[in-house]
Amino acid sequence: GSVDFSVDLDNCEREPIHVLGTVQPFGFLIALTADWLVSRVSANSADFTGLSPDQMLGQPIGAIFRHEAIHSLRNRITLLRGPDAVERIFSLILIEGVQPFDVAVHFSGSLVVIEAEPACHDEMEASSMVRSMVARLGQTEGMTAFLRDGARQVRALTGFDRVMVYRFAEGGDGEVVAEALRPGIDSFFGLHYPASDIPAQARALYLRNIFRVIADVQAKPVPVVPQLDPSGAALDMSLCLTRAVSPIHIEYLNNMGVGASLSISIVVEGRLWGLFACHHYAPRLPSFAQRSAAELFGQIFSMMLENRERSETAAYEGKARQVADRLMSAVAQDHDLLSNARWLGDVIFDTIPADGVGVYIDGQMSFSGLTPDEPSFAAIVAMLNRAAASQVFTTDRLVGLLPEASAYADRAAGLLAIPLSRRPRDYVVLFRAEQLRSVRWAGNQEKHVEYGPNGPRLTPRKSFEEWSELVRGTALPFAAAERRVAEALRTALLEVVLRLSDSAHEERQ
Ligand code: BLA
Repeated sequence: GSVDFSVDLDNCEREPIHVLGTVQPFGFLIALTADWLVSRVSANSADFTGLSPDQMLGQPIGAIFRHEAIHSLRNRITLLRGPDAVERIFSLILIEGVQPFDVAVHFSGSLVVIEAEPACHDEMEASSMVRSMVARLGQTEGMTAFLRDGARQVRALTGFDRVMVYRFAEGGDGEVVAEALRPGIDSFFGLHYPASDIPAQARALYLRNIFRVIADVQAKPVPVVPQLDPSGAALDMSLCLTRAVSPIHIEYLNNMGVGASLSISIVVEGRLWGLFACHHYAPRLPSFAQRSAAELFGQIFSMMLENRERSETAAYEGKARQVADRLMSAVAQDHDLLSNARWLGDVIFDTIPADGVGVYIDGQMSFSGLTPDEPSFAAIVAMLNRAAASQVFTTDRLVGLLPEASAYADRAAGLLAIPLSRRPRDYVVLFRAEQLRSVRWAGNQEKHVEYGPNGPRLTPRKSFEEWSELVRGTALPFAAAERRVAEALRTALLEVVLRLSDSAHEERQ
């Protein structure tokens, strides 16, 4: 291609995947200037229209397409709203005597981009399917069932062998949190992958364009001609439906033995929450209408998920308030409870899950669950006294602060500390063990493949190993909501502690 960029495993986040200049062979592309002259055509145009790029380039589109087709396209273009809008027209006869096409049209800069593929005539079926999919989803109870049902529905609509719900964590790494499978294939459920498997520019693109299909991983991408316009610019294909994808990602899919891939962005609160990631073990292209339906389903699913997350957060915060009240009134009645680690764990773990708890009051320590031993806890408290302000303190990587903590990462790799007093400080500390403990690998998924030029790195198994390396010595981070709850507990406990010291003061007088 004319885009001078060589990719390898160390610079993939710089690969300009939106200007690679190729389409997949299942459709063709024409780009028009503002005055409707053909300025670019994919090299496969003759396969669909009988007209080669040479016969089209520089021509007014009115000399190629039927008058009625141009009228429909112009109408749709006036409907385009917002910078990232794409309009679709089903079963449009573009050229007299040539089969009808399913067509997508959008703006790329000042160019009108038209993509077309042979029409399928199944729009009604696909749209009624979305209606029943959404109705079923609305009936699921609980997040786990909701996500699993979403995966099942996408599988029913697209017919892909494997449909995963892949959820991003804060740093961009991800986990397969739900899955629907053709019977007889191995599960990826529960697997984690590093952020680099879906590099930052791809995640940014997937926020703008929420649907993509790679219909045939083996298919040779078709160049758009000319690659560069007279000013030297490549065609920005960010919103194209036929965009051919990064060769690095193709190698990854090949190494996994995947024949077709489809993914739909899940966008919640304006952020890329995750993807429906789908694999098929042979080439597969759902119809244009099925793909539109899947995209629509993705949008509705995202909104429903956003609603569910909001009500889960509200329920969680309500529960957290109850825990704070319970803690405050129980400790006010029985002061000794404050130094009873086991009791504290019982009360708190439900809202802030952790593997163990340690309490440090006036030099006295108490422990429950997985925790460091007394000398290590004393060292942690000394570190907290140096580091922490009078607020809740969290780390998911204690070894970064205390190198000797690597000795007990299997029990306490991360912590959340609630200071109970000002100075010298007393603390309730929740510990989380190294997260690898809780993660499993689902067996060797790539037994009979020849690896591509970058070797086995581009496989889920190696990705998982890479992720494992990255998270070694780290715990599952304490989420923002959990820190807020801990802050509420701190305030509640501080109030009791102050009351206690006031009354001790009065007794002494
Ligand atoms: C894209 N990588 C993707 C996509 C997924 C994954 C889902 C979206 C494109 C698609 O729909 O196929 C990753 N797929 C996964 C993961 C699983 C899966 C984690 O099924 C787990 C089961 N990829 C790498 C590495 C690099 C890389 C090491 O693994 C770079 C060094 C690059 N992945 C890469 C690029 C894209 C991508 C560049 C964008 C493809 C495009 O849209 O052009």
